[in-house]
Amino acid sequence: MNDKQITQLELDGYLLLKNVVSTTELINLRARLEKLWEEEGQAAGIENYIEPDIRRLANLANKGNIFIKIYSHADILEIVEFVMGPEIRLSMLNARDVPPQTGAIMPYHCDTDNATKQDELGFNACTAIWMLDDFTVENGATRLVPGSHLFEALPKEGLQDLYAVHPKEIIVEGQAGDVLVFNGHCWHAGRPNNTDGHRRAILAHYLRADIPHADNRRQHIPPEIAASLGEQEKELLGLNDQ
Ligand SMILES: O=C(O)CCC(=O)C(=O)O
Repeated sequence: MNDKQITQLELDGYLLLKNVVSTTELINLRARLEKLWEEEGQAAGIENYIEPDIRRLANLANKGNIFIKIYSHADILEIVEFVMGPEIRLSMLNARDVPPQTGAIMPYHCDTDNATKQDELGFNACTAIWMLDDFTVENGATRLVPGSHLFEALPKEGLQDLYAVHPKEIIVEGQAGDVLVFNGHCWHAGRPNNTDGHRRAILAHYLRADIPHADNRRQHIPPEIAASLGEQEKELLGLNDQ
């Protein structure tokens, strides 16, 4: 990260990294996700949760080595570690598609239910949204309140209407291959897709290692997959934890 990025991350709580994924990788990632959606059918996403009208997939770390470079990408981990310190774990690795002409406005939320402020180790949570299609105002690009990671309150504590437009909100538009990384304490939410195309993304959620992870907020890695992973991936997935 350069100085400008560090300042933006500290003050606004988010960064948009451009062109992280090549065209070929995008084609391969989308194809893998579509195959999984076809195979998993109605059960897709069940390991974490089902979201009405939205196509989700969960536990992607178990579903192909193609996803390793998503959750262990050096540029993204640098940002995640800046936010939370060096001891980080991947909690969820999900796909989320807002299908054409569907989806509802999501309530504002943070990606942590724990303390809403920084302690001596750092913040609790950090999220990377990998855009697999262009993100536009019309197709449901994520909304986010810059600086809200410093509000020291969850949206449900600070807002009367979690669905309303926040006066300071921005809608983060980007191109397929860009990655939005934000402090998990930032107030954010998904939006509806009013176009005829898909709005697909992979959401990588990281939590600090000492923050308790609910059972549906961790990857359940079977031994045969664990055996194929490098040390960094094992650590990120908490496989070396007691
Ligand atoms: O897909 C998005 O734009 C945001 C999704 C989100 O915030 C969530 O799934 O918790």
